[in-house]
Amino acid sequence: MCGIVGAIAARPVAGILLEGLRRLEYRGYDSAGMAVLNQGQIGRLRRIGKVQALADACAQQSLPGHLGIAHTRWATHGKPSEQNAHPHMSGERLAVVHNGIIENFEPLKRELEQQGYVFTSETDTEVVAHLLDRELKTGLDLLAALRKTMEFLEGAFALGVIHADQPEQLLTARKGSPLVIGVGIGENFIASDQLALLPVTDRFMFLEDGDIAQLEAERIQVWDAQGQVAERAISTFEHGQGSAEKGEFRHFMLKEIYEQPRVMQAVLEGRIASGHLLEQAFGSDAGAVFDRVKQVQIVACGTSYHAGLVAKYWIEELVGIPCMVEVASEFRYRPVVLPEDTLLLTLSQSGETADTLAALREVKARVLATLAICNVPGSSLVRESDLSLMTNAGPEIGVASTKAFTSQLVALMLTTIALGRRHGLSADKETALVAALEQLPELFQQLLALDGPIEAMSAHFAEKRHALFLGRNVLYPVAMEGALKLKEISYIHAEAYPAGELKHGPLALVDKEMPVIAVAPRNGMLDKLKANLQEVRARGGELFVFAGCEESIQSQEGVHVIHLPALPPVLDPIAFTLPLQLLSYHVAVLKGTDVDQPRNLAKSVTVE
Ligand code: HGA
Repeated sequence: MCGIVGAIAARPVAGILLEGLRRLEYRGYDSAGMAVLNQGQIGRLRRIGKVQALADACAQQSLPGHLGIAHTRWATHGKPSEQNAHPHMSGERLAVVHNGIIENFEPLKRELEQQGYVFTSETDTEVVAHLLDRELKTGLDLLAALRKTMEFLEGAFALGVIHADQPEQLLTARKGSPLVIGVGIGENFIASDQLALLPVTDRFMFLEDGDIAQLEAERIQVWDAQGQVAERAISTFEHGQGSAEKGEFRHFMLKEIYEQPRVMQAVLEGRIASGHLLEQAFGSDAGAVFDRVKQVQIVACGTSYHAGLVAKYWIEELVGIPCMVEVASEFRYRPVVLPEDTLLLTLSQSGETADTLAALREVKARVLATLAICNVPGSSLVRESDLSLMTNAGPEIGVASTKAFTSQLVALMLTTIALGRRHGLSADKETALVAALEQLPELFQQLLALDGPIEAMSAHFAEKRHALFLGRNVLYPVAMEGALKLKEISYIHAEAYPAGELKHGPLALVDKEMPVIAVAPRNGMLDKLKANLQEVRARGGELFVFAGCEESIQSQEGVHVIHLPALPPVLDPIAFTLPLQLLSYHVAVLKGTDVDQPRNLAKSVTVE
């Protein structure tokens, strides 16, 4: 997704802004631009394509000056073009960069046009520039004009604002989109992500939703959503945080498991606002597509396939339309029947998974539209799909997928809500689902507190050669993912079964050498699952249960129970995944395997 960088300094800022944009390139974008104030004039350069094209333009026509804002754009409103690239201006003296979506831009645009403003782009962002100008003309100062403008805006946004009459200040505001302030010595910065600013500072101030900040070279002032002066703590960037380095962690996999609270936040940012989903986060044509969809066909491989299986339960329950899920290597080689108005949904961490890409290319012409859920913005899958939603999990280095999977699940729940809205999901239900999703960062923090007990539990597996995972309903694919994780990194042979299938075969394998891991929700399936667990106990099998609530199941002879914190049931598949990741990790560490690069496996499977 797009990125913002801004700087106010005693030195020229263009180089800092360009380097910041380069460091945000991983987020994906289609155009880039920059505005710098020099001797009372704002100079602006914008280019379609890569940051390098902007850098080349800057080399031709330098942008000197000590105050500037820059942007990489991933279009949501209006095609990728130079006209639509940010910064956007109102007149010659005010420039704005924006990350996010202004949901009510249409009525605002009509109103501004009636008031005489002429729009030069198709973006939603341009309304922000003109609203600011209009409020300035009523006599407000820049800060007050920004505060007033925010009152008009619905949706999600992070903003950077400069004005030619205010050479000493850089204004910023955020609501629902990421933005961080970089604190320098005699200079200050803004960016969508700390990584953009690491060459110039390692001290950061995180804004809260609704905050406005005024940056001067020597001073930063923050006001909260109520307009009260606010103190925001400054923290020092810790090496390894969010980057492709292990930092304090023994393995990338553990680091990536521990990153999940932050990843949960990142995948939601800019996608929800005021209790509802921002449909345009999927692309500007998304609404029209979702309206017409009559069936969803999900295609993916490995862990992503398991995420797809979870989504089938969600889509059929909450949207009420059929959803098929198939592994890409099968799907691509058979004559598939695709009913009219099928949405093809592909899932891949890298966006380069060969079988998934081939499946997309194979049927693209025969479906209503294609949607990619992916962690790498510029990847082939994203480029070749009509719609896309990034999982924003950051680089995943461990071969066994962890944060990529849970972020895919969140993206799939967002997709379910987006489809549901167009197929009768009530506004109340949407609000409840969004509220549940908002609990995820905190919930994942609580889940990480289970690390100690899970590590203790892992000792029971070190000598085992096989393991059986059981789940029911939407937790069956989670059990499948748990089994996959264990076999990938500990080389223990593991299988997952829907618990009801136990007596149809796998029960024959159960004895004291076959540990059985069960994921036990709190819903109506619990009693049925408990009966299945009795079947295991009766054969001497040792049980390891991850349970959704205290009263459901207690530890006893041969039954080891770990209770999860209370959570909204809709989050079960997302939440139950983390303890299973930790279990696999600790078993692998005990067994001394190569956790991050398990034998015979590759991270991005770009071959058939
Ligand atoms: N809605 C704006 C900004 C897009 C954005 O944040 N992309 O990630 C636009 O379309 O220009």
